[in-house]
Amino acid sequence: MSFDLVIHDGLLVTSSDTFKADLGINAGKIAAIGHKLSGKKTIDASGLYVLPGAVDPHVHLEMPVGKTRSSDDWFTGTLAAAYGGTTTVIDFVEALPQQSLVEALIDRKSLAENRAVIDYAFHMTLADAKEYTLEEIPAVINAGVTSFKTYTTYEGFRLSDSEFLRILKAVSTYNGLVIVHAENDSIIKHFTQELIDSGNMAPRFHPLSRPAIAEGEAIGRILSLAEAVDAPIYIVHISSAIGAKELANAQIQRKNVLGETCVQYLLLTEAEYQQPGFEAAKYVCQPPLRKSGDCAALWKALGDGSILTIGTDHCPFNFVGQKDLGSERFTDIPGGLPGIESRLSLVYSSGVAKGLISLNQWVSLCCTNPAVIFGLHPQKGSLLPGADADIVIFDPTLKKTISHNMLHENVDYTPYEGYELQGYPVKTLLRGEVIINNGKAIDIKGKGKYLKCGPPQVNLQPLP
Ligand code: DUC
Ligand code: ZN
Repeated sequence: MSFDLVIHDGLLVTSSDTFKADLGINAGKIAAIGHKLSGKKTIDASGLYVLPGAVDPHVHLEMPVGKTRSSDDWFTGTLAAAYGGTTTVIDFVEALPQQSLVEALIDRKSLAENRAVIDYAFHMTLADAKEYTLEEIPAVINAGVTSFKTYTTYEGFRLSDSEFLRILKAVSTYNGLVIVHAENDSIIKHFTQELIDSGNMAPRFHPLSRPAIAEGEAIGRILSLAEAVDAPIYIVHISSAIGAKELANAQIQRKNVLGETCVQYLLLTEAEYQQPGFEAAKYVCQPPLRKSGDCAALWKALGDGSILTIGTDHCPFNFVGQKDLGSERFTDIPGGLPGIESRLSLVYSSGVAKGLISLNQWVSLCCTNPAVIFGLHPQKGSLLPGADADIVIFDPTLKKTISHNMLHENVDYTPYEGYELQGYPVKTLLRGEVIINNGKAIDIKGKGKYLKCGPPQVNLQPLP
């Protein structure tokens, strides 16, 4: 038989295997993996890796923050993601005060519809544990959102321990997954006040207001609360060695304790905050960048399988016109870094090429595990027959130096300026169609579809 499209002779890389084969695609789905397949159209992938489209479990597109919103909208942000080999993003829904969660989801979906270039799903933010909020959980799950974002800090979002317990219990009753931004609010407030009192309000003081112990304490406490009610838990953007250690300790006793880190915490350090003038504002994010020892601990946690996903927390703000809202006080700088476009290549270059993680772990961390954990697998994150033919063809020999000019993110800088890349995607396919071909986007606005997440899978075993 002749397939719609055959990708010939690539090295197929999945979370568990690496082998040379042809991949046949029919009607947007992976139809066969074999040898000497024939296709109406063909792509020669000899010498190249063929992997599942990457899944970014943590992005914030046109997210309202104070007086502004993150600068990538659903078109520009997903287009940049596609250039970098990401074919699915998971963003967040935040209901307005008094708004129903399902209504907020409908509003957020309508922003993405007809604009997103790749497929998208959502996490639902829970900012309180009121009865009417928890009563909506089954309807939210029914609508395709099965993970629930919570915070230990930020006014308007911070939950008390008893609210956490109620949320953990309610969400796990319906087989959902609570995900947590964990930083101790009192520690942050204490140091922020000290810095204000001593007049230290330049951006370089930002990391002093949110020390690693604030993350360590909050992760430890949240894991205890989850254990108390026997609920699964996923900690987002782990940034510190102490945070990773709390996670690994809990995993000795329990399997359903999951963690994510982000590219910036693996590659960038607090040394960036010493840049002159207001430059440090480019690196203001919560949690802040840490020490090189923290980066090393996070790479180790990826290598030993205790941290199972790498996201971006892509939340870009222009240096001119947005970050400078905080020119008087670092506390007014909108927090967040860009990174949606370079994740796959940066992790390959700094992780696989340097021997810190294996080729298969790269695929697990960036493609498969996010899809499995958030209930999108095997449709996403896999090369199994029947899966969506979301595919990245990656040239491991291609060398590039990151510059703001080469990226498509709608923001006026990149924190990775000058980073040397070893390997880059040369083609991105979404449901069987080539959407990026050798650095050119092909007529794709609005091709992305909303994905309903199934039940989260929380019992992933660490890879050997
Ligand atoms: N941290 C950031 O830096 N930006 C967006 C949200 C968050 O938690
Ligand atoms: Zn975030």
